[in-house]
Amino acid sequence: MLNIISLGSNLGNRLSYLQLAIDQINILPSTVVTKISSVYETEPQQYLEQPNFLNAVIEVETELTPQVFLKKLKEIEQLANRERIIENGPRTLDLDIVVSSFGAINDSDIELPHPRAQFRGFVLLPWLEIDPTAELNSLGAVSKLAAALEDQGVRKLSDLRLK
Ligand code: PH2
Ligand code: MG
Ligand code: MG
Repeated sequence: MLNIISLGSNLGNRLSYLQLAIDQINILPSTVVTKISSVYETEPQQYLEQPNFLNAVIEVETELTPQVFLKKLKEIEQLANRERIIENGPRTLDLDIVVSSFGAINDSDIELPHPRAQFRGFVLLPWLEIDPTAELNSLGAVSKLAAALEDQGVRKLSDLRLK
């Protein structure tokens, strides 16, 4: 299954946490990172009194089910010493499944597509970079959704790279 994952960090060595996530995902069983966007510096959304984020989007091919894959992503967040103190607040590492080729899911523990992805420039712009023809399920073309957003302070950092 193909998955689009949003990576975010706004505490500590932000770039190292994003790279740690990619390295850890690549060593999961039957899983490989197939595309990596540029790194973006982004102004905080929702909870505004916190530092800027680094965000990126990756494409991951995996044979894990979305439920098992999400559990593994949560374990990687723990490896990055993630603490959950404030909802939508500062974090060393946040890994969200944006969409999966598995399709839509509406469980108590997992909702796909990610319910807020369509409003988030820090998800849509890096995603568009790795897949200009991406579709957000029934919501349509990511390019159209991104064009409809106001300026959210999402800047591509050309001097930083993930691998
Ligand atoms: N994540 C949030 C809340 N706000 N803002 C930015 N810019 N980037 C994020 O990754 C982010 C956020 C909750 O997960
Ligand atoms: Mg999130
Ligand atoms: Mg999350």
